Amino acid sequence: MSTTDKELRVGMVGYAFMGAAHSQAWRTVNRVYDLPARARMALICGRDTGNVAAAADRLGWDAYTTDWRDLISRDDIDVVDVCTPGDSHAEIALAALAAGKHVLCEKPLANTVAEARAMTAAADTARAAGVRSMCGFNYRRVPAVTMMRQLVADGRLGVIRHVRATYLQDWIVDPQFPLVWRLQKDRAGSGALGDIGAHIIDLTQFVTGQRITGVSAVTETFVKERPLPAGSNGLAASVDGSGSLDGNAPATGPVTVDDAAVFVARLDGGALATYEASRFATGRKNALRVEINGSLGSVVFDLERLNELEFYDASRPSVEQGFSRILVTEGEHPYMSAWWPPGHIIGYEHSFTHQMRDFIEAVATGADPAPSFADALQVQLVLDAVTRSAELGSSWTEVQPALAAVAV
Ligand code: SOE
Repeated sequence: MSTTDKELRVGMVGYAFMGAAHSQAWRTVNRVYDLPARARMALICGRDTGNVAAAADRLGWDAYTTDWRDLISRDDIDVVDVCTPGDSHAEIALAALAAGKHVLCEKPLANTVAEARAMTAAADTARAAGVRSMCGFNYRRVPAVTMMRQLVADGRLGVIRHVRATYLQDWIVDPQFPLVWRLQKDRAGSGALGDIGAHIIDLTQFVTGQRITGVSAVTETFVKERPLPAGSNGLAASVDGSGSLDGNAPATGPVTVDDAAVFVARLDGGALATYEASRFATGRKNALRVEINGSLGSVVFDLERLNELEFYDASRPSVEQGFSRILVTEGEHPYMSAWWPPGHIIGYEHSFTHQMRDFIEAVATGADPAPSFADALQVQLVLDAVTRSAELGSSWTEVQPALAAVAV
């Protein structure tokens, strides 16, 4: 338990999946780590009074409001935690920084490069006044991922030749799944690319210390029309929103984002990389996997086995070579000293507690949290390059048709 009497009074905007994950971390962090400040779960904000009141009670917040501007204007709020869909990240974060609040903003930072640039500039300006900001790429804080970065930094893999990253889900394979905000470009900015592709872009740049300098991409929207969510305005029954013709057809609307994105990339240290982000990988629920191949070895991280790393050390005697399994639960492993004895594994939610640990420590000591908004802008620039490449199709070369049908 933290012995400090310094408080960081947190106001969180949003209370869905990320709001719940962040709340769990705010509740836990000062009970696990001895930090120079204690987080106080002061105020939660959501648009619907009944729902946000219930969320405040369920998630453990002192009070609630339905107006994020009210939250930001209050002198008794020190930190603004942005857990809303991407279309409000910029507006809320810019206002919070201008009001002198420290900001933690969920990923991806914004829906456009222009928004991300404005947020980064505002964060830089606010930094001079002692205000800190961070973007919530939580998978950096899985101990095995931080360990992966240390192996690369220590030269255990040698020169990095390949990065191979996939992030696969399947929650919208059913064409009857409704047109939720994550499937609408004006709300989410992009689909699988920005939602889960952003994670593997940030994670691989974090682990390798290299930046993506160029991409060649394809994207696809497999299901282009979906039923509107219950309670939506049923007038958009047809693609042009003209309304249902016979009053019986379920109201539907167009999917305006990618369902899947696949791209190759070059990193500035010379590595070649492949990335795949899909919400149509049937059977894959939240399957993030990264493999790094180097001149002296390889390392593999699999989120479904998040307490482990597979490590291949090519310097071992040939008769002993093979992928070994590192169980990342020793006290010397990143973040693990605060938890349980070796072998007692942790989960997805612990990455958020580690994220809050590092954010609180940076804000309380005046250090710069990572990933910064500038780091998140770099991810946004990659997302933008992937989208432009897919739209241009510039590197796409058609396979010439066979002169005659041939058996394969
Ligand atoms: C998508 O469903 C999602 O919730 C992402 O938005 C999160 O960032 C990821 O951690 C889990 O999947």
